[in-house]
Amino acid sequence: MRDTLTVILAGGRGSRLEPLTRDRAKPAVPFGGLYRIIDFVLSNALNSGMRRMLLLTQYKAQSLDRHINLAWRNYFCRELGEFIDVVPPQQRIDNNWYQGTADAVYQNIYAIESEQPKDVVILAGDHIYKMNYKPMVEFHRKMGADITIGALRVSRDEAKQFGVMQVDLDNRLTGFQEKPSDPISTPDDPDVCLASMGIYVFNARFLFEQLCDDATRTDSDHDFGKNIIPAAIQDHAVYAFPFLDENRKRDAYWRDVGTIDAYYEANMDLVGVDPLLNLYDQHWPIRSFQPMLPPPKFVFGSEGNSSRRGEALDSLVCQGAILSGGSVARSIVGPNVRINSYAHVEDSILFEGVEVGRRCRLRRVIVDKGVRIPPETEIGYDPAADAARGFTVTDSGLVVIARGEQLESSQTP
Ligand code: ADQ
Ligand code: ADP
Repeated sequence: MRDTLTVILAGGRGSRLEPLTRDRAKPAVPFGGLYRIIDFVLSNALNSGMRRMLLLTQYKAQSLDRHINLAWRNYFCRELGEFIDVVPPQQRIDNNWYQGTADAVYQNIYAIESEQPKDVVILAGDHIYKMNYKPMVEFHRKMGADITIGALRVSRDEAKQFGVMQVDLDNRLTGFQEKPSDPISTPDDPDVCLASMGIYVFNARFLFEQLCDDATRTDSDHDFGKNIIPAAIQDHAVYAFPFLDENRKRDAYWRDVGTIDAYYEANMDLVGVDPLLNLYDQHWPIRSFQPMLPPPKFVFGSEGNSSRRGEALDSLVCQGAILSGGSVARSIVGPNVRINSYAHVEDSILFEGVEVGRRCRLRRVIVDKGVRIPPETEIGYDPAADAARGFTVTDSGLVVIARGEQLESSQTP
């Protein structure tokens, strides 16, 4: 892996994750209490032995940049030629902001070329999964491929939001459509399509040629999925690498957390007895910034002669949280959260520093950083009322309370 350079695309706007992306880039959105979305791809890369990384940012990158400095810099030793560099848009070419993903890489082509990698691994900064990229790079080299694309089987309906591939028996691409309205299914199952994970291994020389050629085209969106891949399959060796579980039998866990509902469901995949995504796997540690905070604390809360346990079940509770006489079920409780007496929180995600007042009831709510919920507030029980209060409510009835939201006690029903 020493011959590879890793480029992580971390510039996506994440508009469908509003209001969580109002002040931060999508890869910087907190996930699983302690983590940011980007921590998954960075942990994968680090665990796969990749030690030279460029992180291309674009939109509201300050929070992301700070997180990389706090959590990730120390893993890389410059003296050994290792680095993680956060690269803002270069605006070198015609003063343009990045256009598509290929343009984002093209604008940094000198930084990439100067490292003289054999292969360039291009990853997306906003997917939740655990993957060793080494077998994919080995497959790429064994096949003598120009491009290798990470691939997963998805339902035909889901496939509309992805790049969809057709392959021959050797997994060589014979067709590719970016986000087709009528996706072509696999030969063995009419309800299943082979989707691109948006991650690529490129032969470095081939990448440079393609990007330089694409940059001169006026009819291109300068995007890997829309332009580079469909053009390359005509006369070049483009392969799909199936992302399978450890036993290489089933498709592995992978989530594109592009919408509030998908983001919520992926968080919920962490809680419960037998989680779909295991954070406790010592062979594949997911790293993040560990704040110096006291351990989570659970205490009785009392009122008059009665008292109530502070407790959490089927939940993740982060450092610095205090559950004082309030109960939590099937939820993610971020660092420094306070849950006060007789409050009940279920199926919810509370970001860092959220305070839940006495006797509040929260169900299926995502609460952004530092929001204080006044005592006796009910959220998540009446979608129309929640929307009328100005909260974001998804079609499935999830409520999102944005950062900086000032909830008045009078807002309670
Ligand atoms: P999308 O995810 O829709 O499809 P896109 O929005 O271009 O593609 O984002 C790809 C990645 O690049 C994301 O991580 C995004 O944050 C980042 N990104 C986007 N523009 C960027 C820019 N200018 N600078 C830096 N980073 C940027 C792609 C493929 C599909 C594939 C899906 C899988 O095109 O074929 O199926 O990913 O999710
Ligand atoms: P995160 O919540 O992801 O940790 P930060 O606290 O670092 O993010 O904030 C990200 C950026 O957004 C910072 O530049 C911060 O000043 C800005 N910011 C945060 N909250 C607001 C707000 N309510 N209005 C305007 N800017 C904000």
